[in-house]
Amino acid sequence: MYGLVNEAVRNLVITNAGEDTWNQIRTKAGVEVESFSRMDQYPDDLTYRLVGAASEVLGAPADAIMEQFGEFWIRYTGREGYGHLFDIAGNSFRDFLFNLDALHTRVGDNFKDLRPPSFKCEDVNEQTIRMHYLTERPGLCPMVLGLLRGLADHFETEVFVEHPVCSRTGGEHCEFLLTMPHANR
Ligand code: 1DX
Repeated sequence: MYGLVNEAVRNLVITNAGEDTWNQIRTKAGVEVESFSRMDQYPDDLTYRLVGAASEVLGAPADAIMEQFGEFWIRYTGREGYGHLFDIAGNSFRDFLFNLDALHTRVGDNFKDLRPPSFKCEDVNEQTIRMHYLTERPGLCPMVLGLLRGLADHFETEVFVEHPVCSRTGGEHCEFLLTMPHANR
């Protein structure tokens, strides 16, 4: 993944736990560098190791760390130079979700090594969207939960998230049901 992702992890850890804890985590993960170059590629494995090491050092489940990371990613990219993506991709929670694949296509036009996930959305009813999360990276669904919470927060939209199908428990891919009780699209 692009270094931007690992930089976001680093920023989240330093903000919440400080520089010393970050150095502990990256050492445990076997990461030699102190920080990452945003537009360079790093092995996915490195990111997984950072999550695992953060889980051990902070004494929190890896799933909780991934969820927190997802939420942080929205704020981080919004303020670190990618805010325009949020403006382009729609001015509501619903529009943004339906435009996510287009957003990734756009980012991928500029950054050829992007291997984006796909989020396919369908309306179930006025208040409910079913979202199919397709990815080549296994086990990251808690991160998606956090991304959704971060997005809902960004758009000040109340949302209830269910995860009725999960690839970890034998599902073909993960599915999320998003209910927005105040929606009238
Ligand atoms: F709900 O792969 C809302 O490297 C969402 O399953 C979900 O393959 C917002 F300059 C610049 C760059 C850089 C901008 F090239 C990425 F460095 C991308 C900014 C998306 C904002 C996907 C990051 C693939 C890297 C992936 C979890 C889990 C998607 C991370 C979140 C908006 C982004 O993101 C999986 C890679 C951006 C950039 C956004 C992502 C790669 C998302 C979301 N993904 C790189």
